[in-house]
Amino acid sequence: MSESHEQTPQELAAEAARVIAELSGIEKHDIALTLGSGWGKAATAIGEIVSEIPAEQVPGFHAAAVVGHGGKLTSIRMPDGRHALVIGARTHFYEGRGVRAVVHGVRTAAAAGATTMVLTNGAGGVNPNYSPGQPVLISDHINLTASSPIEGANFVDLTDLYSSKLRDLARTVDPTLDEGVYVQFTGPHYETPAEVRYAGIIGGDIVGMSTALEAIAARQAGMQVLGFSLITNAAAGISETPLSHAEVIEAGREAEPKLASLLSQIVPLLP
Ligand code: 8IG
Repeated sequence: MSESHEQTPQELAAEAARVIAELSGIEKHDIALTLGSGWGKAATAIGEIVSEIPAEQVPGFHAAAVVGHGGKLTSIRMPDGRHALVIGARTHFYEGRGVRAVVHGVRTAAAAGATTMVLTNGAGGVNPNYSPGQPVLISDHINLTASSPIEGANFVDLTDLYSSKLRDLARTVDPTLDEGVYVQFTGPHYETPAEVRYAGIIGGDIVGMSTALEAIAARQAGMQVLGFSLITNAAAGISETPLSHAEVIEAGREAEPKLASLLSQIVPLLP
């Protein structure tokens, strides 16, 4: 007699990882990356593309919601023979599919064998020292989504969530890399100027709509996390001009070659 059984998020991730292994022919991926606005070009700079899998073919993934946000999973052979999995199908909290969907890519990466998770995004700068087009290491986060990807009484430690060792490694490639605290808002609206001031007062440097929940899930899955924000715009009220999505996309496009070069030098150093 079989009992009815709800599939856990980890079981769904394991199923997705099996499909990725089958379709790519790569049994184990060592490193995983989620590439946000501006970071997409990095995929081809890291190594040779082995396989591109449309997200819809992998259990638990959905087609991309935002134009310019990938929609495929890419398996890449690195020069040293290891494999990287690029999750080009990020689900955002504001899509309303729930937190499980938001972190499914990270859990799938862990199930595929990845021990290091590189999370990147395009974001707004709160810290007045930042300029549009600048990549910033994420040193820590403040999660303002009022939610968690962890289910049940599972008290996961988040000390050094954005590994200081991996940040040091990144700075061996570019010693000028600044770092800051990422504040995840739910979006999809940008912040009000008052919310941006608040983010700064509570210790934030960067505002965005992703990454924090994913980083928590990565830590739960036992992965090391390296986080990067591309500052695409000064956050609302930091500069006089209103924010526009077109401007954000344009800043991302302009920074792409620089970011691809940066990641292509850092990723081979990652454990
Ligand atoms: I790109 O200014 C990008 N994403 N929350 N605020 C928030 N998310 C962003 C911003 C911003 N710019």
